[in-house]
Amino acid sequence: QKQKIGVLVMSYGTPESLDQVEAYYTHIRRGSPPSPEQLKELTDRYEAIVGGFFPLRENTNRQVQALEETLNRLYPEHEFVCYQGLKHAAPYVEDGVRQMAEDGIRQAVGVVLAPHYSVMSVGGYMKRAQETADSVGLPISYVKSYHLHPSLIEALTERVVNMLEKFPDREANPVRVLFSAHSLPEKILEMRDPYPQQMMETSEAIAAKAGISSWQFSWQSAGQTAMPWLGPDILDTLKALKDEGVRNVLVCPIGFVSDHLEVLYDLDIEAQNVARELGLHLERTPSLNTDPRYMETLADVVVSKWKEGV
Ligand code: FEC
Repeated sequence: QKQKIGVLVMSYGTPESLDQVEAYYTHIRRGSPPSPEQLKELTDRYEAIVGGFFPLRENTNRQVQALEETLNRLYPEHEFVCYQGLKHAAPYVEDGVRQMAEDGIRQAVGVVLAPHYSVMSVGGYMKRAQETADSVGLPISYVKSYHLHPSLIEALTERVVNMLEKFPDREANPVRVLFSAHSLPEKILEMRDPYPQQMMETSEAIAAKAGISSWQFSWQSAGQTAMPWLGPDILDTLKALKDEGVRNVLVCPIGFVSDHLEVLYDLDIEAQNVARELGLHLERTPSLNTDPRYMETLADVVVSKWKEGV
């Protein structure tokens, strides 16, 4: 009989319906409910996005299914079973770990649907998974990051190169490529967190492979809190680019792997509105979603991690 290997696939999570937005937001805020104004503001953003209210749920389901298929196709000598574990919605990270144990899984690998490591992002998923894993006695090893995986870089580079075609006047007005990722509180810098450095490395790798010299990196989607977040923010960067005389901007959100609120609202609506006011032509690279090269990236890092433990 084939060895069964559990794969805990972790992702951010999204509400399932509008009446779950409050509970979701409360979970993100570590138990403190949002004010009615904050709740309305978030609900309005979900209602504004194209592609359904909560596309992240469907996209995560598809990614997890595609990863399981890819693993079992590429490594038929084993049997991989994928379990979802979401950060802020059911099935939670803890549910996924418990389910694996209940199903008799004896060995597992955890991977997050986000390529870059921060103690506040991927580290948070891992900590929660490990606490439950300890309580049920299931050994799990974790993929921490895969931000320079050749298949990932190839899939992202192809998107950048293809999207340059959307700028017919690019000879006269060279396109500035703007790599972006979710901002985090600045305090991660004191912890020597690898997150900002990994973002630069992914950006450099894509720019080199695409043969692009006109690029920069900018943060996006910072929270509205009293503490400072990593900058510059993409909206300020757009203004600075306008002042610099740039006309064409291509955003490539390297920190996200799926269509969801932070892409479909923060970039496609909010940043797009700012660009329009500034008279900039702004385009965005399509999300990876179930791109086979992304699935191969995940399959490869999961299997490599599993082999390390054998
Ligand atoms: O489509 C959806 O329903 C979910 C979109 C979504 C993704 C996402 C990814 C990341 N976040 C990260 C960090 C933070 C920190 C805070 C924070 C807050 C929010 C709020 C919403 C939200 N995030 Fe998120 N994030 C998504 C959605 N995020 C909604 C609450 C309202 C707001 O601030 O806009 C601040 C929490 C706090 O107060 O402590 C920090 C990071 C990622 C990328 C890595 C990952 O996917 O795990 C980092 C998708």
